[in-house]
Amino acid sequence: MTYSFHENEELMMLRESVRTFAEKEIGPRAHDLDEKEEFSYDLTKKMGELGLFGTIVPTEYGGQGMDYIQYVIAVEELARVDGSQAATIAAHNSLGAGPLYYYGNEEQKKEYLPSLCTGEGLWAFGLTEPEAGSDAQASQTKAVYDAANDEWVINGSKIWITNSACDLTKGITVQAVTGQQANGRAELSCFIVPADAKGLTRKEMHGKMMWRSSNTGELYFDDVRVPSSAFLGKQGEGFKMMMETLDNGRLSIAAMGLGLAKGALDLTLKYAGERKTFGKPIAKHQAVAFKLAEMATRVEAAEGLLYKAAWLKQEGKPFQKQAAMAKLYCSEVAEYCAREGQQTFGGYGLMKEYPIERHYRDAALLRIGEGTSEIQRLVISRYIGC
Ligand code: COS
Repeated sequence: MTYSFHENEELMMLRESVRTFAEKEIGPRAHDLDEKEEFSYDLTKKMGELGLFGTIVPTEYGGQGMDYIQYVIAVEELARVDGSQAATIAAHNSLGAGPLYYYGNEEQKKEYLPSLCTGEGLWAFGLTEPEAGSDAQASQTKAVYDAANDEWVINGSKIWITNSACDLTKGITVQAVTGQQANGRAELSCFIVPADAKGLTRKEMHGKMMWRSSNTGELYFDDVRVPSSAFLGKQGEGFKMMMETLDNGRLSIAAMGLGLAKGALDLTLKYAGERKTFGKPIAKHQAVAFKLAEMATRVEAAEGLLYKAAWLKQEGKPFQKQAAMAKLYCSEVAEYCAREGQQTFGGYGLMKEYPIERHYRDAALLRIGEGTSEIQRLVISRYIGC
């Protein structure tokens, strides 16, 4: 008798506080930041003050000690208004602080986590490379052991790394080849690399069509030296840690999809109630009413799938299949709602001053980032025994 779709008072208050913040503080700035392709340091600071950093990190390390449902609610409410700010939070918490908390030793957790739970520092996830995207085991970045100094020397590059190239970036978890496994495949390990490491160049990437005010970087490692104590987890367990991190990350990307879909639906409902053609609001024309009905139905289905996956995660039950399904489905619903919303807005939906246009662009990332829709289908197909 524990089945519940009920959002209790504590969850409703969290939703309300993030929604109010997103509408009042982010909403009025989102268009301008998007237009200038500018990362906002002051919004990041304010999101830190609101408690959106270190969400799932326990309070003993300075975190907020939230569970996954709370975290998903927070990301969803940000994404309802602006994908870029939601991306900063989702990437930092799931991919940045997450692996440090789950795999770091006590010393590493105490050293790195507190400053990542306030909004004063960001941590990035260095997995993707120019030649290793969907095939994440194909890393070319190498770390070679220098026994004389008990150091590892990293050479290579990473691309499209969120939160990696701004002044708040404190460090990056970097997957690198450290040898060869008995089966002939690369042995992959993860290193903690400080943002100011000698030989590391961090370059901000520009010209994105979406998430334009989130920070995206390209990283170049040129004989970057880290001590042996910089291993995150054990040598050779890097790929497994990266994959588990992505399992968790799918929940927050799904939350971004659901939030964006809800935002697009809200905007479209409002517009369709005000805009008149043929003597009545367009929402009263069946062609538009059916669009809205379809959007609302898909949003409801996406919500059910995502919150089930988040509940499984926080109950400690297998959740990976549902997380991949939620990521896949929520991103498709986001794109559907943004497109149908834009269609309903007609010519206005093509204008940048209308937020539906930004939602339309932001939605595209969701079916590509943190594992494409094709990769989600691959993962799901493996879980169902294909
Ligand atoms: N959790 C734990 N371990 C996992 C895992 C997971 N989710 N997925 C794979 N592994 C383990 C496997 O069990 C296997 O371990 P053994 O070598 O001990 O048997 C190992 O990792 C290799 O697994 P597999 O052979 O299945 O890996 P593939 O090369 O076939 O790749 C996919 C698997 C495609 C799922 C992976 O490459 C992937 O997720 N790609 C997308 C990457 C991505 O999302 N990039 C975007 C990053 S933006 S932040």
